[in-house]
Amino acid sequence: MIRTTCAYCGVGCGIRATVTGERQVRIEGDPDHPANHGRLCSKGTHLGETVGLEGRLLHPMIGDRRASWDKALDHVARRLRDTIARHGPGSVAFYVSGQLLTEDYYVANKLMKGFIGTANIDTNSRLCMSSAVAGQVRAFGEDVVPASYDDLDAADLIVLVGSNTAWCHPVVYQRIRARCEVGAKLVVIDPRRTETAEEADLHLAIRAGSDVALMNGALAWCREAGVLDDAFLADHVAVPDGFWDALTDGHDLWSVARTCDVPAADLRRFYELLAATPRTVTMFSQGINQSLAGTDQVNAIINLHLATGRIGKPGAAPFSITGQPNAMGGREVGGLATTLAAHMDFAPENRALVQRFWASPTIAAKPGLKAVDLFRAVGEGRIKALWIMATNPAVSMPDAARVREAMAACPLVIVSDVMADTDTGAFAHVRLPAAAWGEKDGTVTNSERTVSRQRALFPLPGQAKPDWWIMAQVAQRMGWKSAFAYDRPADIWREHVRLSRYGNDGQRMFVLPGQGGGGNAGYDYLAPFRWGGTPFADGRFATPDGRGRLVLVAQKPLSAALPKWPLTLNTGRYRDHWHTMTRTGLAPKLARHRAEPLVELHPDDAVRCGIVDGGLARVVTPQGESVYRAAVVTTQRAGELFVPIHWTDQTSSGGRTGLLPRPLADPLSGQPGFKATPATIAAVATQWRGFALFAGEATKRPDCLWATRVAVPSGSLWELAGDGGCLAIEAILPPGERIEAVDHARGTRRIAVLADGRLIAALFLTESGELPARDWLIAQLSAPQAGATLLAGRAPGAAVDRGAIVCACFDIGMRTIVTAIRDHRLTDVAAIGAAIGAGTNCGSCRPALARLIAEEKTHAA
Ligand SMILES: Nc1nc2c(c(=O)[nH]1)N[C@H]1C(S)=C(S)[C@@H](COP(=O)(O)OP(=O)(O)OC[C@H]3O[C@@H](n4cnc5c(=O)[nH]c(N)nc54)[C@H](O)[C@@H]3O)O[C@H]1N2
Ligand SMILES: Nc1nc2c(c(=O)[nH]1)N[C@H]1C(S)=C(S)[C@@H](COP(=O)(O)OP(=O)(O)OC[C@H]3O[C@@H](n4cnc5c(=O)[nH]c(N)nc54)[C@H](O)[C@@H]3O)O[C@H]1N2
Ligand code: SF4
Ligand SMILES: [Mo]
Repeated sequence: MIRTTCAYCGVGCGIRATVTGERQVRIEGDPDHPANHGRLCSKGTHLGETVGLEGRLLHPMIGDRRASWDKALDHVARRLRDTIARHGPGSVAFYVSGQLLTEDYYVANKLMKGFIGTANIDTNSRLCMSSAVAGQVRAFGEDVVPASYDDLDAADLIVLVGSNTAWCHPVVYQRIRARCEVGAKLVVIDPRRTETAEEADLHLAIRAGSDVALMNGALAWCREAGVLDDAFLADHVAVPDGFWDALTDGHDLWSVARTCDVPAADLRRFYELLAATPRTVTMFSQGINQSLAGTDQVNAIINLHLATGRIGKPGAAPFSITGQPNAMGGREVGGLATTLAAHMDFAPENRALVQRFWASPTIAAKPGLKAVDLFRAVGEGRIKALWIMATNPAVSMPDAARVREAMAACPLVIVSDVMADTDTGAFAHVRLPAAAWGEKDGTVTNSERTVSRQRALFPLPGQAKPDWWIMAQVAQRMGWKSAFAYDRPADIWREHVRLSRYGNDGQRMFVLPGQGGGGNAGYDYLAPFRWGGTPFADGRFATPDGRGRLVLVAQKPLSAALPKWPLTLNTGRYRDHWHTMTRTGLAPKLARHRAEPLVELHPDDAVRCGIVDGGLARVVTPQGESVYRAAVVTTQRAGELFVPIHWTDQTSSGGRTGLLPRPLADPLSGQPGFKATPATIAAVATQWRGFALFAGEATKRPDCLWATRVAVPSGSLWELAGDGGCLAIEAILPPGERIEAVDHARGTRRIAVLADGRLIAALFLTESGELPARDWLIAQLSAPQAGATLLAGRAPGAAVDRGAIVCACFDIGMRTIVTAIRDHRLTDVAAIGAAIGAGTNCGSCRPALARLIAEEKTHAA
């Protein structure tokens, strides 16, 4: 058994992994890990399904040709050196990721800022939590998250702002639920009624972008109610001139309710609860950060906590919860273009200190280009060499079409990735095979500052190498031999620990404890630990005068809908998919919670725009357009659309969300405003729809209006739709023995392809009729002999249609659950568990089960 950390989100759950065969592993939650105490969500539970070598990049590639490491590394080093010699250091950039390990990140940062000599290294964390960083630096003087998960256990009120915690941080969410079971209250602030919101004591479905008004109003209310902590304010907080005057203006209950477009009674309930509850944790993520006013929104939240003294005490804190597994580690090494290293900025004394520590020939003089500006500079030809590691900007950057054009025009694009075919990899001149989760060793820091080890479970496959090794080799070949002579991650870790302490007489709170000392064995056995203790418990902040700072922030005017763009487009995540799906896309158990990219919209908008539930719809913004399957739902506010971020060229013809957002960012943090893009929507007419099933992968990619793929056991499933005739689509079927049935009256056509009596492919098409549920046919892919009734699409007799998968652990669909609720008169989540098992393992589906019960109750009433 090997102790390691989950590959996915910033909760940072500990895992006990037992290797059971070649590239096979059994995954369990680590009961001793402080982040999860043994729990895992659906994604962590099914990590074992993603460790196969399918789709991996296993050799360095220069163009389309395999190259040896020696050749590839020399090539990269020479091209980078030449570019620098000809165009200066500023012509080179790295774009890295919160999914690198701390050791990888440290090497990238050191190479760029100390040796190449610019700060043109930015990271996908810019898209993720840079507003939280900027807000915390403004308020606290340093980017320190002043909370831990223990605070959730001690809180009496938990406010989730712009966070779909039930889906995106499920294990933290279960901890929140557990606390609510014993009396804490949960308030969710989100324009959408998410599964997180469904279970809350109060949900405020505020108008997108109105969070500053809401939080300022809350602070004004608390002041009126006399619950400000005057002593704390006097001793420990700097209040800018005019702060309170500005706050009294226009922040009465009615004005705020109007701005936020929520019932004043609900707003009053929230404010009363807030005023009455000293132990409040306000947890926030992308609904706050990913906004053109993200930093102000962060400070509006922190203001409330500082002024009420709800910080540095158990159960009271503002809590920026991070997305990626090592977003925090990246901040600690200083891997953003706007920090230098180890929580230091570019002040002359810091530059001198870091340069001395690294013994480097140079040191970056000023902050580098932030992600959006960085890709703009690539497009304008100012950056001539770009090295992308562990991120997929062709999908995830705003205005992705322009990002793609920029990469296509860049003279040198190097991509380090674990997968062979990604949308970004298609633009690479050099592709370098990185070691994946389960093969690499290092550390990550989670949302609550707990540092944990990730440990290798398998030997490195093919020619894959860890990212730190790849960069250190390139650095050595660029001429910096001794500074990058690392033999193992432990060498880098010790240097990182030393830098955190170097010249630090308490100016920087980021200090790693002596763990750097224990030698290689100490590193091997490093147990999870949290740095920073309970920040600000003594009321001292990391500012020059030691005071925290209130920041005067005003609600930006919310622009009226534009005639051409009457809707606002919101974007975000699904429970069982991770970002661009390079990993979760491999796991059949995760694929069918949401098998297609949906655009969710309110019934009023659907009627107005002629959209039908289940039909296709084109979402258009000034930047681009993409097609989605429409879901008409009452969980959306009228006027607002929601689409997921996960689909790529590899998996779908539509759902390409990155094409849609504007390349605009918060002026302070540089974080793009992904959550609110002016948009419009129109129905897309189709003449036929269908699905195709393949043992393994499709030999040819379906070419039609709508084609999206998911992994299923032993194969892949494509959902299809098209205009014009559907005959051409048959060309995707492989050769083999065909059986076929046509029903001209209904316009249906069903084809199965067999080889040696086994089903190898199937195509079901219809113009107007019904299609069978996919489950039974999928099961036939792994049956030893295909049945005679294949074309019925279901087992003789029984019609089993489970519906969308709700419980990923036991593969239980919505229809099965609803039937059980009705037949056995189940009234709570536990009863469903007892009857059919759903929700009894990882628990990620428990909010969905609760909703199904509620819906059945309304249905019955
Ligand atoms: N399943 C899953 N989990 C993940 C990830 C994943 O890809 N899949 N990714 C991880 C990463 S990197 C991240 S950053 C996190 C993100 O975790 P979250 O931030 O929880 O996820 P999102 O879905 O991006 O957005 C959260 C919510 O913000 C709401 N929102 C939009 N606009 C506003 C607004 O103006 N005000 C308020 N108050 N709310 C608004 C959206 O409706 C949405 O429900 O998730 C992490 N966990
Ligand atoms: N519209 C919209 N866009 C968004 C967001 C949104 O809410 N809305 N959210 C933003 C946020 S918060 C985030 S975090 C980003 C995420 O967006 P990305 O970072 O682009 O998404 P990933 O799919 O996680 O990309 C990680 C890549 O690294 C590879 N990889 C995995 N492990 C390793 C490794 O160890 N080494 C190397 N070298 N490669 C590895 C994977 O195969 C994959 O190709 O998307 C952002 N974009
Ligand atoms: S909550 Fe789920 S995805 Fe996040 S670290 Fe834990 S097991 Fe992994
Ligand atoms: Mo993120």
